[in-house]
Amino acid sequence: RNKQGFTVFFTGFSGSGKSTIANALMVKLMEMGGRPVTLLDGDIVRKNLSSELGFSKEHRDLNIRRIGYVASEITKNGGIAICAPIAPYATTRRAVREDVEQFGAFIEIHVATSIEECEKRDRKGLYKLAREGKIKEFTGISDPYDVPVNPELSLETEGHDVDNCAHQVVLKLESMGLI
Ligand code: GGZ
Repeated sequence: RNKQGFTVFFTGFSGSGKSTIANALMVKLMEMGGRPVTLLDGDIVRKNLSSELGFSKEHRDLNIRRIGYVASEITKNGGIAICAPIAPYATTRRAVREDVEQFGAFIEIHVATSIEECEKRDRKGLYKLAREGKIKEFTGISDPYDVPVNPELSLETEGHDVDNCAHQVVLKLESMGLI
């Protein structure tokens, strides 16, 4: 029972809360035991797997396809992959879904924090730099983001804490019979 691997793929703006929710989800899934859990966070992947890449469409696509390949290998081997990149392009997310679904389930989760809220929080000061033109091609400011049309789950983070968001994901995985 519950042997199939799966991939949880978060998508959303910088500062939307993807990493924080992904980390909380990882802890919950690890506590449940069973399958190994691997977190492929945006900045960790960029440091270790995509260090030569920038933020052009071509480079973002390469980055996301690499994440998708690793996630599909983890899924193939019965593990749980949690990915948390921005992944702004719908066609690229679709390609990753197809890679993963050869081997197991793909759960796309839109962390739907608005660009206004992300910019207001501006935890790392990147939005300010983007507005000043000091960071080019910044998602949501000077670069596109395709809003997911049919994600398995959409999380409203405004007014919900991290634990509540991670719990919503756990409930979704339970309802899908994955955990
Ligand atoms: C978007 C950028 C950019 C540009 C640097 N656009 O909040 P962060 O800092 O830690 O998350 C963002 C991260 C995005 O990397 P991803 O690999 O998730 O992007 S993608 O899926 O599009 O490949 C942000 C930082 O890198 N960052 N420049 N121009 N985010």
